[in-house]
Amino acid sequence: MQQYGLEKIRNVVLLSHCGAGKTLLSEAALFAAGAITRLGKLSDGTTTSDYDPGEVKRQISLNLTMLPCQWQEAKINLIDTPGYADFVGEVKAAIRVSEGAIIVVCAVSGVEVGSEQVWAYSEEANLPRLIFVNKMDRENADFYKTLEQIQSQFSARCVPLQLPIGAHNDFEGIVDLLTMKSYLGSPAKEAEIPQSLQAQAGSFREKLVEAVAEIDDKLLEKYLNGEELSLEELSAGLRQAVADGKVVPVLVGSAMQSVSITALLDAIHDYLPSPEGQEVVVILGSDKQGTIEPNQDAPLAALVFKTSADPYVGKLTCFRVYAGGIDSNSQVWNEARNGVERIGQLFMLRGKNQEPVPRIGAGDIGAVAKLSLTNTGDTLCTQAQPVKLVPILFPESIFTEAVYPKSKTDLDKLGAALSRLVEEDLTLRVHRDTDTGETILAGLGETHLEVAAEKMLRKFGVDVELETPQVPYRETVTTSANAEYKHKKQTGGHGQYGHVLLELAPLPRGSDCEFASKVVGGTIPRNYIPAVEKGVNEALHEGVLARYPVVDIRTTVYDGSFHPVDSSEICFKIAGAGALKKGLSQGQPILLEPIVNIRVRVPESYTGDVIADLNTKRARVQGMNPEGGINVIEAQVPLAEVLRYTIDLKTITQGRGSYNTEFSHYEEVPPHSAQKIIAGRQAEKA
Ligand SMILES: Nc1nc2c(ncn2[C@@H]2O[C@H](COP(=O)(O)OP(=O)(O)O)[C@@H](O)[C@H]2O)c(=O)[nH]1
Ligand SMILES: [Mg+2]
Repeated sequence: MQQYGLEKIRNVVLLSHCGAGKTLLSEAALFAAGAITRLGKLSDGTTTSDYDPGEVKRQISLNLTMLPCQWQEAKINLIDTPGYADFVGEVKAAIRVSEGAIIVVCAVSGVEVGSEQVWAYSEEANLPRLIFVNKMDRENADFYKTLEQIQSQFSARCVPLQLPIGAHNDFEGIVDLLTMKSYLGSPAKEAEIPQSLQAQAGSFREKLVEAVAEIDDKLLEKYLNGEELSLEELSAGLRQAVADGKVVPVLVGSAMQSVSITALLDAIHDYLPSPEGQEVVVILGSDKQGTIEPNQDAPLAALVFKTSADPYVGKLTCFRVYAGGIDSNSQVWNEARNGVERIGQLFMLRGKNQEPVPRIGAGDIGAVAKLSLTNTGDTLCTQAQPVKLVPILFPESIFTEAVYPKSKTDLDKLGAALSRLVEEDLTLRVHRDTDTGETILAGLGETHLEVAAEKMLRKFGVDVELETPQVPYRETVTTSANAEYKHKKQTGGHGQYGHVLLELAPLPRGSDCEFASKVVGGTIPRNYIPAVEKGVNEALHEGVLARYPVVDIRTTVYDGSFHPVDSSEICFKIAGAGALKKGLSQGQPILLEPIVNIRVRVPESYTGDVIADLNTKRARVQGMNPEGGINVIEAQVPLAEVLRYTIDLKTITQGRGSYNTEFSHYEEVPPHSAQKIIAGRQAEKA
């Protein structure tokens, strides 16, 4: 492909609820534009977008995919995204580098949860957009019902640019309300508007013209005077209205039958903005921002928005250039890592296909393999004039599972594989839980982590099991207790002797453990006291109930005895540990569990269901704050009850809720639960 001027580029993200037809639509668009010569099929995994083995297996998109094509001398960089909520990180990255969006809505299912969500994301990002009502060829496809939902649930700014001719088996094509012509079949043939649709088309055209006229005083005057607006005036007005977010044109068609696809490409070209003249925000200080101009000959500013690890090719880095350009076989400066990065051959990616290019200029998107320093979110620039672009805001990774390698070889390769995985996907995090010793993988949901585990096996040959993380329980005593332990052995030469009396006392929650000595008169020589403390501290790692760490007790050594020859540090250490274990058993020990503060955000209508569910989870609801249709429920709940809350909340709210948790404190586990946990630990040990 050639070099494109800024005004000739459209970066457009495809957004929708899962299954509305983005991937098929992008395939049809590539085919219509001649970027591919065969239409791929979802069912046999041959679409340009869903080429990843995980996508082929599940028949859903899991990654954002670059799908450039040329249309009317412009380069349209379509970016297909996953609709499934667990992969919203990819959606956020794609939105970040796009100037426009197409929201696909299914004409049968109408506006769904995921549609509302992507609408909200594009509002947040102020993205000019088009809506494409898809699947008009399907049974029960209903454009007008879907339009009503779009206008009531998205916005009244959504105005049809097209009307369908027929539906289901009778779906023939569309009426264009600007040209007032019909376009039938695929490839589209121009025709007159069918008689039966003329009145309907006239009244919808009126609404479109009115919406466009309202954005410009001159047009409005003309319109109010009853003058006809020319096609050029309407077209230019509509472009402005879309750019300002005042009008969202609604298109209609069928990805499956390739109906209205060229009209969609035309609309992208004519109405969605190019990067030209769009100021680029850069970060100057901790909370200072500035802007740069998106010029081709300015110093380089490029944002890395995706990194993928390929076991054969190595690391592949996708970047969007905002100013200047990057040449193949050159050097750039990585602002985030403060270092020089060598650039090899540049590519333009289309699905998995890489087309070598000499340069990626301002406004465009490209890829390069084998960068050494660079990660997603970094800015590439020049060392002479470094800049920092606004990074991508990824959602919090709240769903966790423990990762268990299946074999010794898997264990050896686990660390490296996990760090590659996390590098690829910034909505994955990994850490080691120092309490339980488990390696914890955090992500956005169960499917997300499942897919990550599959990827680890496929790409890095590491086979793992995912399990619900262990709860870091604790143990403590509830009453004071005294305990005595005498370690005495006679073995051949000189013997072993250590004798310790301890007093254990409960401390308030959150105090941890204290140690003191009240030994007087040298019943235990002073130099052995640290050994006693050491023995006590080691024994505190494993309580007597279920081998959980002991907290919130004060241990005081107050008496004992020694032997001038047989006593040693190790003997007093053993005695200290032995006395502590005895003391713990006598102090009416209990199990403690972590309690977290949870904040659940749900639409108000779900409040009752969410609270009812929280009540079954032993939660204490502490407050509710309505914030514009959204209710924020605050509660304290045992961690053990909310380890899989992501899944529960999704079920209750169909994915409309979100939450976060933070550790609060430890509390006693109710006796019946404690018995189960203790029995479980015993079985585990056996
Ligand atoms: N009948 C019909 N089915 C469609 C159309 N577009 C997509 N589909 C089907 O809808 C399902 C989901 O499509 P896909 O492109 O994967 O949706 P995505 O999740 O938005 O990418 C697949 O089974 C497609 O074959 C269409 O225009 N008509
Ligand atoms: Mg898809």
